[in-house]
Amino acid sequence: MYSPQRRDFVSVTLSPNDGQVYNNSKTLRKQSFWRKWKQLPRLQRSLILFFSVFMLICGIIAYLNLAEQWMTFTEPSIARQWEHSYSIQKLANPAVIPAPKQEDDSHQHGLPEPPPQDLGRRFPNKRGPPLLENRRQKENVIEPKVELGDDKLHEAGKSIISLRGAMMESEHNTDPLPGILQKPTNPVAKVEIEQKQGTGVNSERKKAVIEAFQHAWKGYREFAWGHDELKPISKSFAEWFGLGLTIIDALDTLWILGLKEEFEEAKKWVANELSFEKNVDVNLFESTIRILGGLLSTYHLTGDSIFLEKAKDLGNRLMPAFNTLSHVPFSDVNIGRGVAHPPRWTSDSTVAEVTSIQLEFRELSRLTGDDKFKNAVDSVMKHVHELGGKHEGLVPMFINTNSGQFSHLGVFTLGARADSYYEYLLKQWIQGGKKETNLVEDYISAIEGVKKNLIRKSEPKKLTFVGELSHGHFSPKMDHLVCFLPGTLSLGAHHGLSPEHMELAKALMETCYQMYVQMETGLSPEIVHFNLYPQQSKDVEVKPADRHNLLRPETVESLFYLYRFTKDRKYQDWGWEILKNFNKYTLVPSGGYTSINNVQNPNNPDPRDKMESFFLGETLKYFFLLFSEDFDLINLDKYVFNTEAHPLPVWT
Ligand code: DMJ
Repeated sequence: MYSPQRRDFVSVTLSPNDGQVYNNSKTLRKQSFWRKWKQLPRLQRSLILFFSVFMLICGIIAYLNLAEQWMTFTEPSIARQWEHSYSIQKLANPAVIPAPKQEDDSHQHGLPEPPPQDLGRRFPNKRGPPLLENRRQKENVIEPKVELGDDKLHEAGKSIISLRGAMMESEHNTDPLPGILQKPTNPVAKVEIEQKQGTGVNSERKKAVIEAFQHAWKGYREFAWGHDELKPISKSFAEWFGLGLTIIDALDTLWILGLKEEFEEAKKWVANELSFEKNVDVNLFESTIRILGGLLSTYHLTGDSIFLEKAKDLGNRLMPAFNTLSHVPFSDVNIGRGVAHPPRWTSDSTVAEVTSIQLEFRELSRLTGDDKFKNAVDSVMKHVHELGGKHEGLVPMFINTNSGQFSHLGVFTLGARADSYYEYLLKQWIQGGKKETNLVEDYISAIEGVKKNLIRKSEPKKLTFVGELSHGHFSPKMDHLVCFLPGTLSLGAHHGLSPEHMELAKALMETCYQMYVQMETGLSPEIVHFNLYPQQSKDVEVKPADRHNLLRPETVESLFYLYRFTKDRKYQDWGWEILKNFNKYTLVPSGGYTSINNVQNPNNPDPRDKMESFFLGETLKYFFLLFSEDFDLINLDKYVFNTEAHPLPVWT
């Protein structure tokens, strides 16, 4: 029998199969370890102890750093870049090929090497190519025929939507497409796009955009079809949600560019392959703006009910995100299991994320006649509207899903994690027919807050820029993401807000353009720091970690708005320069475009091997619209673009 007092003896006499032997030999092992430990010289023991504690502390610090890095990443997609960076294939040779035949390109790349102390600068006063102005003629027109849709909604209802978890409502509903079968309050306005031949500079530019799109599409189709993103250098793909993100993000661009064959193939994929019945965590914000937004806008442009069916299915599956104590949604949802959760290390959500899903959910309610989507997102806006912790209309970057309070107070930015809060205040007001005064009041007071706290002028060129405020200290840091602001400000002015907003928009537009032309590749970095001291020669500084370009759309987006509202052709010329530089430094010959690591090294921009879905969803779409003289093609009085460039109708 086992006896604690005599365990040494018992342990050697019992059968090796007896369970107690295991227990006793474990005890023995512990004891012999302890004996051996005590036999070690004191110095050796101290060294071992010291080393163990040191390793433990290192482990904790590494863990905290990891979480910190994650939190401070400029946005979720960057975090993914970082996450994937281990697997990104670094190539010795950049994916740079000569730009396609271009007019007036000589002045861009023939500059002497900058002096070593001035590696980041060149031609600060550069403007668009003047020769192109002279050759401008009546361009090709893409004429939209806007007609009332035949409301295919009423024929819908073939596929069964199977929902699980918290999405009980649909599970119990025997009607396969419950909301869709009701007639929506506004019938869909179908937009028929017709390509017409034409001549002139803008016709050439639009042709160049179509070619760029087709080149990007070729790479995606060949190496990544059905997957989220193309990795053009390694001729493979990256998966994020596993939902064919690039196809869905690109649908309405295909339609607007008039690429009918490609559109039909993409539509077939959506109809036959796209399924949300997947055990996968998706980010609520990203899947809303890219997938829900993409499906809804394509439904509006085409009138094809398949896109609305899919949108409704996804909308239902995202609803569990709102099951929080405060009803401020969690960042992530498992769309197959119907379970939502915050990131592992916090119960906070990002303010921009929870306040930039409203256009899409509200539109989904309008189309389906089911108020639950609108109610969920409207209550978030109402809650944020009433919340303390703002600073003169500016919001912090985080909000806690338990308490519903802002967290990490005192930091204010128009960049990552706050940006589209401001954008959606204005756009929801426009979407709803300018009736929701809380929204526009919050927007106006935020812009006043921006002017008072965040706007400064750089030295020596006095570029107007938007910095950040951290616990009362001003930082002259500006994300490229902030370049959405000129467009949004001009949109507000167009819709009747102060003309001062338009003036600020123009000044900021110039700055965003300078963020491109002052780089050696003519492409903007992710983040710049502006100089505030008169004695220095450069306005823009770039830190080594911020030199990348992800093919982002914000500057092109703003150029499009500014051109539409001012008709000043310099904005088209600026856009043309940027497109040429994308072709020169980011085009991958075998198909696709790649984000790059270093906009300051034209000899080796160092491809990152990733084509983000927003390059097709946003950047190329805004280029095309910028060069289009047909202002009825997505008329800005009838449509409002979501933050992923998917046009949704203004409610009438
Ligand atoms: C897009 O997903 C959206 O434009 C979002 O609002 C910001 N980030 C990317 C593009 O830069």
